[in-house]
Amino acid sequence: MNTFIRWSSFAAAAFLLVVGSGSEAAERSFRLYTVEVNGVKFWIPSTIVVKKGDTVRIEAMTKLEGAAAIHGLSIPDMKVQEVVDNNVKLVSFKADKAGIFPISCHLHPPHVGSQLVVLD
Ligand SMILES: [Cu+2]
Repeated sequence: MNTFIRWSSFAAAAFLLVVGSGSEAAERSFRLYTVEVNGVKFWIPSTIVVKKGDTVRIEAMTKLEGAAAIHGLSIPDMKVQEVVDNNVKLVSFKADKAGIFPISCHLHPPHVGSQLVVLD
């Protein structure tokens, strides 16, 4: 029985180490596209999830044509504000606070809503 308890404790400690090592800050990359479905414009993926302390790299572009191709990528809580067209725009920032933060188009506020989820 004592051997079982010792091995169980060892296994539990090993599990915690694995979980602990997974909580380190990392670089997380995403590619966001503006699309339109039935007259509604939005970013795909519409929700991106990272951990607090991560460096977030977003490659953003729109898949729309002509004058409808230009939209803003704005995450005010992360001090991000860029104009995006059919060319890839690289945006990078550190997610330094946890929470759920809106991603919007600062050029046309009703357009392209999304959200950034930063886990603590
Ligand atoms: Cu827009």
